[in-house]
Amino acid sequence: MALFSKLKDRLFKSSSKLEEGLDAIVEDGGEVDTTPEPVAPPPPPAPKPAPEAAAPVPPAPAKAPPPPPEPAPKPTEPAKPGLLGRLFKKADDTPVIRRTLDDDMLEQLEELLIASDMGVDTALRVTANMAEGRFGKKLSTEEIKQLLAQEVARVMDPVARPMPLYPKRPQVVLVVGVNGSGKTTTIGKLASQFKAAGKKVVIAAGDTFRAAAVEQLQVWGERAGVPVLTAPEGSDPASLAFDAMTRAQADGADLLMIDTAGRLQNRADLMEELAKIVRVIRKKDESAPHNTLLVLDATTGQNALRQVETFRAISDVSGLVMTKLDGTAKGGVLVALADKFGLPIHAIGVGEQIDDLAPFDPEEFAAALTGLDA
Ligand SMILES: Nc1nc2c(ncn2[C@@H]2O[C@H](COP(=O)(O)OP(=O)(O)OP(=O)(O)O)[C@@H](O)[C@H]2O)c(=O)[nH]1
Ligand SMILES: [Mg+2]
Repeated sequence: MALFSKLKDRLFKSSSKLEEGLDAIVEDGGEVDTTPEPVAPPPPPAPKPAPEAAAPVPPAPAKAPPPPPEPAPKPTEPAKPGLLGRLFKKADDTPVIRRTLDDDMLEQLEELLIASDMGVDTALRVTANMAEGRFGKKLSTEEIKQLLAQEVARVMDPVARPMPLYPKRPQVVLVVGVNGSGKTTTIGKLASQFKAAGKKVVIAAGDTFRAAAVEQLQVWGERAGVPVLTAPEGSDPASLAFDAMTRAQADGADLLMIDTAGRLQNRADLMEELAKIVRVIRKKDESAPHNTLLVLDATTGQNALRQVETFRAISDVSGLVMTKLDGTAKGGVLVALADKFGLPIHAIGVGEQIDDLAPFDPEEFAAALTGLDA
């Protein structure tokens, strides 16, 4: 499956932002290099069938609106190397601009990475590594992208780990995160994947504050083909968790996924609620929960770092799921998270549909983030 092109396509906002910045940095103070490009490999001889780069086209409305007037032909301007331009760029007639890697350029790189939500410490470390042994050398945008992608992948490699599965039955997965981060959606997607992998899954709708939350989870349960245990609105989530645990044990379920509320009045409330859920499930299995997944919304940028700190203080976070990486320009925050906390990133959300949850692949991510062509 062309997941890479899908991911890259969807991460386009991040990559275009970084890419434009890199282009600007190299152009600023760089000069046209007439020697042949040593780094970029020649284009492959037989072009592959077009990658699935095109976004799915929405179905045409039943009543087609009148066609927009033909756009007036623009005066021919020098073609800007946009996405298509880059895809079809001919290596031979595109002048390559190179810039000498010096303090000025490093500073600009640092600023760019900080602006892409990588955070100051991580940005400094990444640029320092990029510069090591290359100071005074002339670099093209493509080379810088490759270096950057390499450094990003190096930071991300150790955290790219799928959610571990244990022989324990049921394996209890507690899902936490702030309001709207994507907990319920992620549970639906994960349940569907585990079910497809032959696991018997039970979901507990531990967010009992809103009736709508329970209904939403029931819809996901139906889509995934997984039972959802619910309790009346306003009832105690911990007692629901206990019942769900009893049922999951009786059914011989492999996995019990517990959804939780994200919007309690204050941190003490949230802490108490999570602690109570943990207490009661431990009455049934003292090693539970076996995973505590923190779901983070990538579009919140640097805020995600604070959320990790908060949730680590009140629960035993064992891994992260990053949602909404589609269409955000803040993907850089994942690098900061990996660098700062080292918590495993189990999966990334790249859309609202059931199969829009992908394993986290550091190389793909780094290429998509930097706009490096595959
Ligand atoms: N584009 C996109 N949207 C997502 C993704 N994951 C979740 N969403 C959307 O984000 C919104 C919130 O998701 P929920 O799953 O309801 O979030 P939650 O954490 O359960 O929210 P609360 O129950 O209110 O705490 C929904 O509209 C989802 O469709 C993703 O990966 N990409
Ligand atoms: Mg929810």
